[in-house]
Amino acid sequence: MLTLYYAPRTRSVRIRWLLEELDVPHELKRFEFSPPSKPFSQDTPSGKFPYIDDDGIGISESGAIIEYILERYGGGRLAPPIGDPARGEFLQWLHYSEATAYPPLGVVIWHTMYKKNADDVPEIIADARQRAEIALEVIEKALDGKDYLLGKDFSAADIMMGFTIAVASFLGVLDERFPNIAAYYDRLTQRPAFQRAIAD
Ligand SMILES: N[C@@H](CCC(=O)N[C@@H](CS)C(=O)NCC(=O)O)C(=O)O
Repeated sequence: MLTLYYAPRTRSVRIRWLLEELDVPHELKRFEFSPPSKPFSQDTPSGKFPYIDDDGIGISESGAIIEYILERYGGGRLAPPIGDPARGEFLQWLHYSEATAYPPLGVVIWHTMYKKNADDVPEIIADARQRAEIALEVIEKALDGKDYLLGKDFSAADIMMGFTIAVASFLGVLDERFPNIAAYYDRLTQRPAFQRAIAD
């Protein structure tokens, strides 16, 4: 049985959402997130959320966990197959969410919510917000005329991106300059599997 170490409002929502979309039997090990004063401080085997234990196989990193679950339990769902022309774009967005779009948002969170010293480092905050906006502009453009990142089909790349967009929205970086992202975010949050993943 797959166990997900889960804390609400963290990247572990991505994994719970994917498990709900795929209807994979799993157990949730529930925690409350403790705002860290240093990284890797959570009470999980990796010190971070998310973490999974799948019959003794332990994995951290939300992108890696998503790829693992798709390979093991996806049965071809929610990702173009290896060799498909859409596969490259799928991998690009899967990783863009965490490797490019999230880091500047993480800087804002770190200083405003964890270190609580944002007023002492205004240039760092302004620079991070600007970098986050530029990363969102790339997504805004990519979504032009599309329902999802790959076009009409929802994929696991949208799950990765959904959490990043939720954080951008929470921090007020997502504003009226990004109508395509706002409509996309609405579409994502209306999905029944997303609703189940955040229900309790
Ligand atoms: N790149 C990692 C980031 C994991 C991460 O930083 N998770 C946050 C919660 S969203 C965390 O556990 N932070 C607490 C800490 O580092 O103590 C991933 O995608 O899983």
